[in-house]
Amino acid sequence: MRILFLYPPFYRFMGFYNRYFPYGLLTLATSARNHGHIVSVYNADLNNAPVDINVSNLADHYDSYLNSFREENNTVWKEVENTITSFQADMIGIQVYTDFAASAFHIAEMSKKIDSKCVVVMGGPHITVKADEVIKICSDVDYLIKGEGEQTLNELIDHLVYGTSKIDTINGLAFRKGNKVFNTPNRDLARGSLDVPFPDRSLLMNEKHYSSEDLGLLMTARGCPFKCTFCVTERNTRFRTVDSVIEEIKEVQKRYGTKQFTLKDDTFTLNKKRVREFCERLIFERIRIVWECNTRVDSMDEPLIKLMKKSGCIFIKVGIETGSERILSSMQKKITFKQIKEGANLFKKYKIHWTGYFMIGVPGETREDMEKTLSFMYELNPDFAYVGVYQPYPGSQLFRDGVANLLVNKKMSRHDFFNMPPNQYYKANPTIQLDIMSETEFKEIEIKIKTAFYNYNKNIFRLLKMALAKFPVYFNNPRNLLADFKKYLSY
Ligand code: B12
Ligand code: SF4
Repeated sequence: MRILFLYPPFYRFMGFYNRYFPYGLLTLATSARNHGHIVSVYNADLNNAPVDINVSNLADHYDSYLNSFREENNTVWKEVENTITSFQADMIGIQVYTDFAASAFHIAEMSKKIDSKCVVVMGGPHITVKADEVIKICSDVDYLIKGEGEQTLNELIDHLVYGTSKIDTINGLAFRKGNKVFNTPNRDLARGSLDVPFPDRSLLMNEKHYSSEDLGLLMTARGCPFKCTFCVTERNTRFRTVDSVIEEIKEVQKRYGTKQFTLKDDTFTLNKKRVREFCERLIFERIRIVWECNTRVDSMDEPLIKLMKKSGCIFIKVGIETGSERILSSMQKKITFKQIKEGANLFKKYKIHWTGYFMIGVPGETREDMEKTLSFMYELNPDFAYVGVYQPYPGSQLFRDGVANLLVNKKMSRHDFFNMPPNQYYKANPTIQLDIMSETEFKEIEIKIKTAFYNYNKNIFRLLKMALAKFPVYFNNPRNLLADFKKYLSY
């Protein structure tokens, strides 16, 4: 079978930078290729020429996204159409996040118009939770794969190509039969270790458009056992072996000359023994890279941080979320202010550049809570601080609570997806962020806080510190310095 895997365009319509390659989709494609099929991964959101890179401004640009569906000669949609036409796929596999679900529906329709026999499959975080809704509002999709896709997709292809196994015995699927929708049971995930191929980056259709550092994106585990109320990640955590991670790093380093690796695991330091083994292997085998990871302030200690630094860790990103103890506890983040401050001190002591992620607009939050978040950010003094506005994602605890409290709409129509800005999706009253304050009051404090974060990050000393941390990357390839400088100018 010829299969085109597609990551829909979204950021690109709004002029935002997007250089991430779709790691999950590429893993899936590699697994289908290993199963004997001809595959390619087209990231239709890749954008090297941003006009804005401050993602906290995203919502100001949603009109350009929604208008793109009404523009007959939109260049991005023309490119997607031409790519689908020339690939002549038997199957198109589309990744769906909630925010760009409209793009995915549009591509499904386009694919069927180009070739009505082409099988359209969708998967991704939105499909895992909302398969029933999607199959009703998107008549162009044939199969929806819920949860991790590798095994389900290969079984589905075997069924379509060779007629092996009955469709209703394949777990993790939703599909139509006549006028009825069928859902097979969710697939049980094996516990403990994660045995998936690592993604073959040469399957990326626009491989040449990524820099060596972009291709250093890596996931060493899937899932996170914590239950933060706003998050929708898989709870069953599985780890790849250190051997396989080291092998992937070496291969990427050899093939692309990559110096900086970005470990995108939800919480990289969950299993300290494994992280120690990973760092020791890097040191012992003299693998000279620098790397960054996401983690939690309570999942590390001083000896671990020291070892991570020694093995090349230069950036760490942690979720602080809020400066209000009341809100932090309602989010069930299960960390304390004491742990946050201790974490911040460790990062400083070991000169690891760190980013703190914060969030405002969570149900029940008051103006005082949000002001506390700003003060706490200043007090912690991270090297970079990001603030986002809370959005209810299906599958999260806050979404379920919101449905019960009538703050969240359980369902969306096709019309809603194409006409509402994505930050209003699933809100019972799309114009209201917080039920306890007026829209104008929220807007006023949102602008105040975002501006304060923006000005905080613009500090020249902090930027120099970041450049210093990245010295090995710039030394390896001076073009990276130029790319970061351009990014700074557009900021
Ligand atoms: C890396 C990442 C990003 C990166 C890169 C995204 C990319 N290009 O892939 C960046 C930083 C750009 C990003 C941005 C955003 N992200 Co993000 N991101 C992630 C993160 C941390 C890892 C993604 C990943 O690689 N996962 C691992 C792989 C293996 O899983 P996967 O991609 O889901 O793929 C598997 C299955 O879903 C399925 N599958 C996926 N696609 C398909 C397609 C087909 C055809 C089939 C059959 C199966 C299938 O099979 C895959 C392999 O098993 C996840 C958290 C997470 N743990 O997943 C959040 C996550 C996906 N992001 C999320 C969100 C909300 C966002 C933003 C909207 C944030 C924001 N407010 O701006 C933006 C929007 C991005 C955009 N372009 O529109 C949410 C999505 C929730 C939702 N319902 O949509 C997640 C789940 C975070 C969370 N815990 O809440 N993100
Ligand atoms: S927010 Fe982070 S720590 Fe909390 S459940 Fe999600 S991935 Fe885990």
